[in-house]
Amino acid sequence: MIDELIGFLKDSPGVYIQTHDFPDPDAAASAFGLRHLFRQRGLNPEIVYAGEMQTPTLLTMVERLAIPVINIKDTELDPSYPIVIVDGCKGNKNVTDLPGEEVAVIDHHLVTNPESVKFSDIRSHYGSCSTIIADYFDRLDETMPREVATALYIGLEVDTALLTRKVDADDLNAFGKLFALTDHALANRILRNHIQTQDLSFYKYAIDHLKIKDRVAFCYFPQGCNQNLMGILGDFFLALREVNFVLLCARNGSMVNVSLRSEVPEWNASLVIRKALEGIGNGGGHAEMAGGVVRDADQFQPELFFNAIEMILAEEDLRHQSIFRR
Ligand SMILES: [Mn+2]
Repeated sequence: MIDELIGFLKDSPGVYIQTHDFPDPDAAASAFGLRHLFRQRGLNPEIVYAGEMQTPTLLTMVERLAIPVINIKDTELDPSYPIVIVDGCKGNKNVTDLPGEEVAVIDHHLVTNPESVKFSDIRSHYGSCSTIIADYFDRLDETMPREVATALYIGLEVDTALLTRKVDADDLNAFGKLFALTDHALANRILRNHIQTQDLSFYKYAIDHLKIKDRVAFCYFPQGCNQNLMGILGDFFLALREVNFVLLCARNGSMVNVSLRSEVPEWNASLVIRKALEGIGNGGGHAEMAGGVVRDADQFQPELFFNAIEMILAEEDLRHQSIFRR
């Protein structure tokens, strides 16, 4: 796929590499790696994104590795440039539709092949999109610079929660190769410092307001909470021995963001969120972590939503005949 894509893009004066909105380290790393490959092959790529960069991990990574990311608010996009989407898919709620034509999708989420896109490389069984990009370097026999390796290493580590979530044999293979090339002093510093002082008030609020019922933890943030922090808080509560599934919701502007974490195979977070948001919003992701939005925050009733999720989980228990919750 990557050979054909590069061949296809050869005559274009430029190409946009678009991450999903509110990018995470895996998205930024994938875009950075692909940008390097494209440049080596004589293309003129630019990394663009919508939303904002939210976490300290990401901000430090972008700064220290000099990843040239452009917010679409700060630039005039050339609509004649083709678009390659990484770590997300055309049509996803969290991938803003930009003016140009989407020609390729490179993703590891549970998505269906978008028919309107010429090239797609979707490897849903991979822990990170960074793994796919590392594989491209292999296939094209291209040397990987230290900065790119360090970025991909961080992307892989963050998306797999330090190799504890959704790890495929190919992820481990990529991990080994990236490990040898990575600047570990920098990577470890970035990986360790993944929250900041101002986040603690959200931890406090969540600890004070968390409800735990039948191995499911739930919290609603009426004051709002950024999406990336919700994911980090989800992992935090998933660490509780009594909890196998976490549901966090936050009112952000006129919408409600939803973030899910699951550590049991019966409860596929991506499937659960799609069911729960049918008719009221959109969602998707992975079996282990997923997210979505409820379109109308004024209509949102946290308790009812929690109950609806509980019912879906009970249905899934029946479907999988797992009468006893773990
Ligand atoms: Mn990812």
